[in-house]
Amino acid sequence: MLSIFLPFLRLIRIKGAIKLKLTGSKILLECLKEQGVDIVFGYPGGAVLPIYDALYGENEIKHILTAHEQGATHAADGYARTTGKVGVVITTSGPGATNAVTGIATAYMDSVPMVVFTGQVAQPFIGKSSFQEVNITSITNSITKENYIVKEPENLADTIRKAFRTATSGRPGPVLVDIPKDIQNAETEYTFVKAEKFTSKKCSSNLSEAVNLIKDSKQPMIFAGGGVNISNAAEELYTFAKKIDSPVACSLMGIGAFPGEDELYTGMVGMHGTYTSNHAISKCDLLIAIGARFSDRVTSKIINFAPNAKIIHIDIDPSEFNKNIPEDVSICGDVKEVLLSLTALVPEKKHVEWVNQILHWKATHPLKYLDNSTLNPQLILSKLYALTKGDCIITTEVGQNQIWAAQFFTYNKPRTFITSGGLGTMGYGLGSAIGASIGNEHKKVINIAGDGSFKMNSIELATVSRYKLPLIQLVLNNHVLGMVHQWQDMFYAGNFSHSEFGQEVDFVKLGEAYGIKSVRITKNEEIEDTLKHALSLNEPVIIECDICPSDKVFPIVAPGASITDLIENE
Ligand SMILES: Cc1ncc(C[n+]2csc(CCOP(=O)(O)OP(=O)(O)O)c2C)c(N)n1
Ligand SMILES: [Mg+2]
Repeated sequence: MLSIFLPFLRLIRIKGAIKLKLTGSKILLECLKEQGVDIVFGYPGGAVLPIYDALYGENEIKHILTAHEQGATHAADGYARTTGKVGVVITTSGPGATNAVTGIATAYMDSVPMVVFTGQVAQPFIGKSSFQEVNITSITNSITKENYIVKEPENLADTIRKAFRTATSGRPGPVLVDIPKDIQNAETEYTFVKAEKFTSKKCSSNLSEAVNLIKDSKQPMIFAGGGVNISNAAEELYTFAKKIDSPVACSLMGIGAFPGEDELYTGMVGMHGTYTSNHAISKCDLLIAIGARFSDRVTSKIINFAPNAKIIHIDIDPSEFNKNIPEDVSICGDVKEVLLSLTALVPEKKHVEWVNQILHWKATHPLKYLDNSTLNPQLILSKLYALTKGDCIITTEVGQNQIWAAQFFTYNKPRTFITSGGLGTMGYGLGSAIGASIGNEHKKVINIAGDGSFKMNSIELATVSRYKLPLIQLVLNNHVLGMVHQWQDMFYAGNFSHSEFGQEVDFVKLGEAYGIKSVRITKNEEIEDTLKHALSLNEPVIIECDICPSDKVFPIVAPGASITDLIENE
C-alpha cells in the first residue's frame, strides 16, 4: 500500500527529510532510484525472493530477466559501456552468485562500472554449509573494486550508496553487495538522500615536463587506450592530436576513441596491430599513452617496445604507472581534464616528414587478406561498415571474429565497439549486445560472433526473443575454435588438438527454435543483400556465415617476438 505513495513521498523528501520504515528490499529499490537506475538485469531465486517480491508491480525500475546470471552480468556490462551509466545486476545466492563471477571479472578487467547485488542466506545460516550458501565476497575479492556483506539493516542504504560511488569514481569497476535474506526482510528507517555527482579527484601532475617533451619531439605518437572512451574524452583527444600533429594508435579497448577514417589514425598496436602502428611506435621519439595500461597483448617483447621514445603516461589510476613499462613522465588525472589542460599549454606543431612516413606505411601496408575463400569474413565486416556508415554498435565474442571486427569495420565514435579486451571472455558478445540494445533503443546493435563463443551463451537468444530486441547476430561459423586453431597451425606444428567441431550445430535451426528469423550465407555474392535486408528489419535476426576453417587473422606477432616482427600474411 505504502509503495503507491512512494514516488510522491520521494518528491517531498527532496525538500525535507521524511523518514519511512521500509523493508531492506524496498530500501534497495529506493536507493536504486536515488541513483537514477531504471534498468536492472537479473535472475530470481530463494535468497532474493524478498527483493523480487518488492520488484513485483514496480514500474520505475524495469527488470530484464536473462536466461543465465552470466548473461545478466554481460548485459549490464554492455549497457554500462554503451551508455556510460552503471550496470546493475541482481542474482540469488550460491549458484546464482557464482554464475555471475565471469561477468564480474570481465567488467573488472575492462574498468566497467557495475553494481552486483547477490542474495545471501540469512545470517544465522552463514558458515553452516547451508543450502545455496557460498562466500561470494571472498570469491570476488580480486575481481571487484570493493565488495561488502550487509550485516545490519541500518547500514544497507549507505552501503548501496557507497557501492555506486566506488563503482563510478576514479577508475570505474564492479562492486558487489551481498545482502542476507534477513536484511532484505528487516524493517528499518529509510531517508531519501540525493545521489552525489562524483567529480574525479585532481591528482598531482607533471604537465610542464610533458609540455617540454612534446615541444622537443619530432616524431610523436599517441597511444590511446580504453580510458579515453571511459572518460568521454574523444573530442579532447582529437583536438590535442591535431594541435601537436601526432599520429594516433590505439589498443583494442581504445578503438573508437579517435576517428578510424582520419589520416592521423594508424589502427591497433600490438599482437594484431597494423604494420603502421607497430613500426611507428618502434620509431617514435615520444610516446604519449593516454588511458592505456601497456598490456602484454600490446607490448609483446617489452624491451623492444618503443625503444627510442620518451614515454608520457596519462591515467586516472596511479597504480598503472611504471607497472609494465618504465615511464619518463606520469600524469595522474581524469584523461579528459588532463587533455584539456595539456592542449592549452602545448604549442601548435607540424611534423610533415613524420606524418608522410606514416601515410607511406599506411599506403604500402594496409590490412589485407587472402581473397581465396568463397565467403570472406573480412569482406562481411567491411560491407557492414559500408552499409551502416558505422552508425551502429558492434559487440563481439572472442577469437578471430573479435579481431576481424576490430580490423575490418571502421569505428569513428567512442562506445561503438564493445568487446571483452582484458579477460577475453568467450560468450560475452550476445549478453553485451542485449544490454547495449536495451540502453540504446534507437541504435542498431550487431554482435559479431564465432561459433564456439556463440554456443557458450546462446541460451540468451531466449532473452532476445522475449524482449523482441532487434539485434543482428553475425555468426562467423568456421566450425573451429578459430584463434586456437590458427595458433596450433602456426606455432604447434598443425596439431589441431580439440579445436575442430565439424558440422555440429545448425545455427539457423537454433535461431528458429527461439522464434528468430535466421538465414545462412555461403558466398561473397550473398553478403550485401542479406545484410541490407537484416538491417531493414526491426526484429532479431541471425545470419550464419559459413566461412573457411583455415582463414587466419593477420597481422600477428608470434609469442615473445617484438611488435615489429609481425607476420603480415600466410
Ligand atoms: C571462456 C573462454 N574459454 C576459452 C577461451 C580461449 N579461447 C580464445 S579464442 C578461442 C576460440 C574461439 O572460437 P570461436 O568462438 O569459434 O571464434 P573464432 O576464433 O573461430 O572466430 C578460445 C577457445 C576464452 N577466451 N574464453
Ligand atoms: Mg569459430
